[in-house]
Amino acid sequence: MENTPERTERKKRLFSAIQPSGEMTLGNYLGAIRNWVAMQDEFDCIYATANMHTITVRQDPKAFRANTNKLYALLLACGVDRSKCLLFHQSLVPAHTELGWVVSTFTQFGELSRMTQFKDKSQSHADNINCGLFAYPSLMAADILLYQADAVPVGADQKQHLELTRNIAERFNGIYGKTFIVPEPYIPKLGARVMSLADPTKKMSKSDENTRAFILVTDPPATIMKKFRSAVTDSESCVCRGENKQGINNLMDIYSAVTGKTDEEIVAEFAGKGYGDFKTAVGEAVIAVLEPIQRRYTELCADMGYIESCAREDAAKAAALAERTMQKVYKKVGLVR
Ligand code: AQP
Repeated sequence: MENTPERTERKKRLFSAIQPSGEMTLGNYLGAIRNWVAMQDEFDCIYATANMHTITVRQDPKAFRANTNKLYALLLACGVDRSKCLLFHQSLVPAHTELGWVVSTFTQFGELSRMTQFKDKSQSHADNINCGLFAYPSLMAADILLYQADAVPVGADQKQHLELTRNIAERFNGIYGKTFIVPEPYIPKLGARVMSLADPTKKMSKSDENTRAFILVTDPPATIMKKFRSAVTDSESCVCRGENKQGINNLMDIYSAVTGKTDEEIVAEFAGKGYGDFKTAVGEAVIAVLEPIQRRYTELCADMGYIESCAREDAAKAAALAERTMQKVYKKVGLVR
């Protein structure tokens, strides 16, 4: 396929985005990005860095801008292939925020108030509970509806937002006639939910203040090893799953995700061995997966001008697709365009 995901009879369109709110974690990679790569052949994929979403939490401008382009380079290093998809920064396509505003007028206050991510984030950023944080799901709905996406990959944490997107699309279509494709959730084949290494009851997040809680895809091998060795576990010593063994459950999930081994195989491999041996093995397996990505990433980072030009080139193509939806929407609601 050319680098223009024109609709084909064969392929459905899929939209997904990732926030440049910090560096990519192992959670982002195993839970989302590795699937972005796998889905490229099955779908017409439209991928973006969701940098407009990121400013709902205050950012240092210089670091934020650099992170956005670095994340783009890292996505390429992970295997996102611009000959099969579009990859751009959300802020380069103004139609996201234009449609975001229209969509917000079809989103109810009560609906946004029920979003668990809003509740969580307003607790962790109690000093800055801004309107953008509240309206985050309606901008996310616009991101998806703008490209008439048929499918959106969802992990557990994004199900509620996609459900809202579907409700908004149906509401709009109900009033104005068929305008938006109502997107279906797509459960990726390689699902993985990675938990914090410091508190395995919480998901691993790139904006966690405790740097030992997450593994970055760009962490040097020695750092990865150190973080796994200090991962919080329980006081038993059996490498097997258990109700009060969230730390070990998480390490088993990670080990299984990077090696493809089943629980039974892992239990057999570490029978009679302690947590120390297991943690070392998990660290080594993760390093083996990340090393080639890190090598490509270093090469790509040598020319950040090129990286930004790629983002701009794909944004122009995305903007042309978005414009078709914007023309329709403005006409239907009676806005002069
Ligand atoms: N721990 C995780 N395990 C599996 N998948 C994860 N994702 C995030 N954390 C995990 C998935 O990564 C994609 C991109 O996420 P995002 O950056 O848009 O926002 P997020 O989900 O809020 O990710 P973070 O790392 O937790 O960011 P911050 O700290 O800024 O809130 C999504 O598909 C997400 O499911």
